[in-house]
Amino acid sequence: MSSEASPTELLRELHVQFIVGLDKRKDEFEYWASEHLRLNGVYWGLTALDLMNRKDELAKEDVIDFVLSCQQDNGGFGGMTDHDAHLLYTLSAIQILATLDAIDRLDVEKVVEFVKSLSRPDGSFAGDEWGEVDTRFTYCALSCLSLLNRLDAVDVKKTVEYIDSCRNFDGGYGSVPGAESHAGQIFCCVGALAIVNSLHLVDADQLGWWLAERQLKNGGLNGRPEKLEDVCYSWWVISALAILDRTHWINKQKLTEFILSSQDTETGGIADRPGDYPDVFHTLFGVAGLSLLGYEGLKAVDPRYCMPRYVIERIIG
Ligand code: GRG
Ligand code: ZN
Repeated sequence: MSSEASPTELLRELHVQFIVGLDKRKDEFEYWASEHLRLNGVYWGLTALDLMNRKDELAKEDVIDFVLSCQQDNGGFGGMTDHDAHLLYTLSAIQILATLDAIDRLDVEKVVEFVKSLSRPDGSFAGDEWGEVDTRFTYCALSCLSLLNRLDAVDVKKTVEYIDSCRNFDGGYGSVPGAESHAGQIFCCVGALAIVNSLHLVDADQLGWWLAERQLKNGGLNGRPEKLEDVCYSWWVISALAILDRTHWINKQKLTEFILSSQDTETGGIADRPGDYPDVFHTLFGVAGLSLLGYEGLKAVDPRYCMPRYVIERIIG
């Protein structure tokens, strides 16, 4: 946490050091406490570095070896070596390998079998063998298969119908049918529909209005009405607005200032809001949000995949 005046520029060098330093803090309690998040953490850190043009700060071969060590016998990936497989970590694994141009190191068929095994007759997806269903997992499944060029492995039509059944009266989407609209789930549903070319099912004006309403007086965005602003919604909300071609419906300058003021000027990294402690999750979504807002000197990010656009162009065209 920093007490200095609010920064008005992106503190790139400090953020690079913050992300690279995460791997060196193995003796700190927080590191061990978040052990189960590690594959996600590598995706967040690597993507933030790449958007800032500093991907090479991480040792590529070490990262690839770590990712491959997380693959389980059922084809899915755990958060760490020896942890149970889950779609959340499986997507991070594919995203990391795609960004490092190392998909060819993967047994693709095994991953596809894992994703397929989690699809259900109503078009929904469970996250793992224990069966929790959520539109986050639908997004993970479609993003994974799309990055592996294997969308043919599942019933995309049924999946799209399921996503549509999660659409609410306000134009937003929830975690399951009937669940409240939430910006995180909206990213998942709109992103998934965009990946399979089904955006005609979104009421872009109504949802665009709901998303634009998320901006508060301080420029930050919340994830649903009456909630606090948080830097990660700079991603969940803006990415959906970008997919719907409506980022001009919010005040971009004020949101840029809010993200920049959430940087830690001492340790580097970006926090959920000004004055809080930074973490790699909010650092990625702050940097990715700035990229979508057109902040100078950042690589372009693809709003559907939360990955650098050049990687998606290389893989999907
Ligand atoms: C590839 C970027 C990417 C994501 C993979 C896991 C996933 C797919 C998406 C998660 C979407 C999601 C649900 C994001 C919300 C995260 C968040 C800030 C949850 C907090 O929710 P509440 O209800 O907080 O605790 P509020 O802000 O409503 O008070
Ligand atoms: Zn957050």
